Amino acid sequence: LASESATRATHALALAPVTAPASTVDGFVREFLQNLNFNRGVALSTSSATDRYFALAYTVRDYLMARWLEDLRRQREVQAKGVAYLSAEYLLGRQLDNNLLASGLTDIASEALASCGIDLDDLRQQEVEPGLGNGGLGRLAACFIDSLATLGVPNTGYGIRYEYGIFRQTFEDGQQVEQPDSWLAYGSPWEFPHPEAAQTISFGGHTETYDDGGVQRSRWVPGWNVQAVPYNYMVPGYQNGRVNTLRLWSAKATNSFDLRVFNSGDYEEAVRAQTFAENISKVLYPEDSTPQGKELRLQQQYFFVAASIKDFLDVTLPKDFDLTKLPDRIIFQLNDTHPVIAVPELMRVLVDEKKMEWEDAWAITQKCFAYTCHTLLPEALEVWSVDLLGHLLPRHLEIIYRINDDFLDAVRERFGDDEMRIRDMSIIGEHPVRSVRMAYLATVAGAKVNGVAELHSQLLREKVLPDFDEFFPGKFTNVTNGVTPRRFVRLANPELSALITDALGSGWVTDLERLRELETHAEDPEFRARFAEVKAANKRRLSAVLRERDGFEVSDGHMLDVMVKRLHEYKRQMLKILHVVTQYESVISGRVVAADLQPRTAIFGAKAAPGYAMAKNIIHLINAVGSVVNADTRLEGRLKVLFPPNYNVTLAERVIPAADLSEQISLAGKEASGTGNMKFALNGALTIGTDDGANVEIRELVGDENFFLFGMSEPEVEALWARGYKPAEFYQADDNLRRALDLIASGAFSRGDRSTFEPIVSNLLYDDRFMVLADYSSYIAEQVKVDAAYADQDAWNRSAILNVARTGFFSSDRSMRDYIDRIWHTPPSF
Ligand code: F58
Repeated sequence: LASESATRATHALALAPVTAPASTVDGFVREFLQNLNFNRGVALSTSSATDRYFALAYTVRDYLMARWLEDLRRQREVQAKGVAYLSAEYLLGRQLDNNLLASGLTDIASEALASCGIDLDDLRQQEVEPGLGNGGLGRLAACFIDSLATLGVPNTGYGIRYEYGIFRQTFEDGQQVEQPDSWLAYGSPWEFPHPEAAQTISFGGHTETYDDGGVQRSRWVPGWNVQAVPYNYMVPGYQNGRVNTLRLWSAKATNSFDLRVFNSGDYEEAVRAQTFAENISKVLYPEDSTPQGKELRLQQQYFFVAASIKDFLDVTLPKDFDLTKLPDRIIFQLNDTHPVIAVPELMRVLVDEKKMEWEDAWAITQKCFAYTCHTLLPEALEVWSVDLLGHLLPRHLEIIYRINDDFLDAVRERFGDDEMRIRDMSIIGEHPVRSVRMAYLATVAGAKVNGVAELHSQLLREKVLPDFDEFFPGKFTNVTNGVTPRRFVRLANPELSALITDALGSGWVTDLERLRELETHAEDPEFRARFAEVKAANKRRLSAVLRERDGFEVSDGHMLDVMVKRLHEYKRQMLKILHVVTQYESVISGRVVAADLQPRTAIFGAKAAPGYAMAKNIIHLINAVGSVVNADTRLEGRLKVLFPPNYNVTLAERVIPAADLSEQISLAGKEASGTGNMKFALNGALTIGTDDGANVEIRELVGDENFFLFGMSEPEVEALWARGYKPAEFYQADDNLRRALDLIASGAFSRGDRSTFEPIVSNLLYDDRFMVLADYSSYIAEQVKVDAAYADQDAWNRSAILNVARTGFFSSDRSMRDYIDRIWHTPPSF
């Protein structure tokens, strides 16, 4: 009897809803100490900073847990249409502070820790950020899942749990050196592994046809398998009690695989096989613009999308689900082409495994995918050689061929036998090797295709995929990117946030267009003075960070002129450093007296893809110019260059709020959108920028008088190419440019060695794909205007406030609403 009532009691407990610990300082202390003692196995007195950080993270998790479980339960119950975001990258940044903010626990935690003699800020510093992305595309995915949770839209983000994220960058003699990013060395308190829920993912082998009760069918006979183990992460909405899920897959060797080899007595082979399988999720590819076409990368792509589709069909959907209704339940958003192999995978599952007719399966598939393109660079459009794809995924290649055959038939029907057009539109390209064009496959399969800023979407339709736009009227659309105001304003800039809340009251963090109300405050001298004080405080904070991190000194009274982003020739860090060299040269040659310079510090942050030689040369040059300029007393300390290594999300959160000037200087028509540009404007930096990407929309919103525009427009760039671009002519025609390039070529920044930067100089003079020399004079002229404007601090601050006030549009909450209206059509949720 006693045991029976005990069982009943257990059941009652199990059925009771999970409850969060008490949201009080005492409750928090209790939970924190419990975690320290029982999960870390240490006493407070002997705990390390790592122990305390983990215990704190576990505590925050505990508070979010009830909400997470409740959200998962409701999602199962309601079965509403949801969004599965498929992305090979999520550049999350540190989690602790974000999760404290989302759960509204920051103050309680801070007080609770203080009562234990612990400084919250010390624990924040313990976290190694998960750098599971390269740059804009990965960071955008992180902003989007934050916004979806905040809007209360059910969403699962699917991706890869790379064991090593984006490399850690150091400089040796000014040159980039890459180190592995072992972010999991101490483990992560934010992940929930579920090895028992692993999916088996197959590769290789061959295909065969067989007789299925009188019907001839194809099937795949794979050569080898790996296990995909899901790791779940909480994605809490901002103080709304909602928690979505990010599910990242980790590769594990299957038991059968190594057992077989092990039984044969070949221990070494067994271990080798295991390593081979687990390599799949080992490392993030650090190329941010030129896909490498490596087999391992295709393995990664297929690995995570196949696991995600299985997860959705087999685990999320109810057992008896009618698959013809799939488009009413899910939309898979393809974050660029990396997950596009999901298209033939879903077709394979529907046709081969669920025995659906091809036409029915294709009708479903076309409604379940949408594709976002993030580039305009032709070399960034991903292709897979037919040889490689057929060897790794033979059945998928057959399916792609069939999709292409049907598609080209339809094209012929519509446009006639225009063989040139057929060649141009074929999903299979023939030159230089027979390959699958993944962007075309995505466009044919996707219900919608979107670019990431107005100009980008227009160029995508007109220049990159014009035939497809004509063939699929209404398929192309735009969703301008956005950034999460939680991380990039509220957390990164607490002082500005307090000032805004003081002026507007709360609520703007989830309704960013409300920043408009700051426009009137921009006219108030007292408000401007307070705004200036916030900027100054942010500069002091950055200064302290850079001193501690890199031993740098940020000089008082300097304009902080910031260019942080991946290093790429099209982004034109070269133009920025030429401006520095020009100013330097003008002083050392005696044409300008140092005292007449507006004091400035140029701050760079940039990683170069390890195999991108020219990008690495440019990093070397920036560092070299920095060492010479910073040491030259003739400048009287009025011009400085700082290049802190290993720019990442954590550093971005310190640099952006301190910036006065934001450099967004890509060649027009090359930067799809940019999102750093939005973060700077929202934090009250003025932009110097070209008419490119989202700069166009920023300028329209903030007004010409609050934006420094320079350079050719995209049509002007086209016209110059058409005329025949000869960069050397610009060199000859502009004295400043000639002096600056000559100074670099002379060895002035390379201890007299003229060969060091020769490749940069001759590339600019004789090739200059990104027209640095053509835009130089207009850039320098605009920088002169910047200096003049900065001299009037009060007017500058007014402009800066107007930048904040008028850029609420760039909240990723708005981007998500646009996706919902234009692409996903997901209903408002519970
Ligand atoms: C970026 N793309 C765009 N790609 O360059 C930027 O303009 C845009 O704001 C951002 O996407 C978000 O839309 C980008 O970051 C990558 O990093 C890929 C990584 C994998 C290989 C190909 C490039």
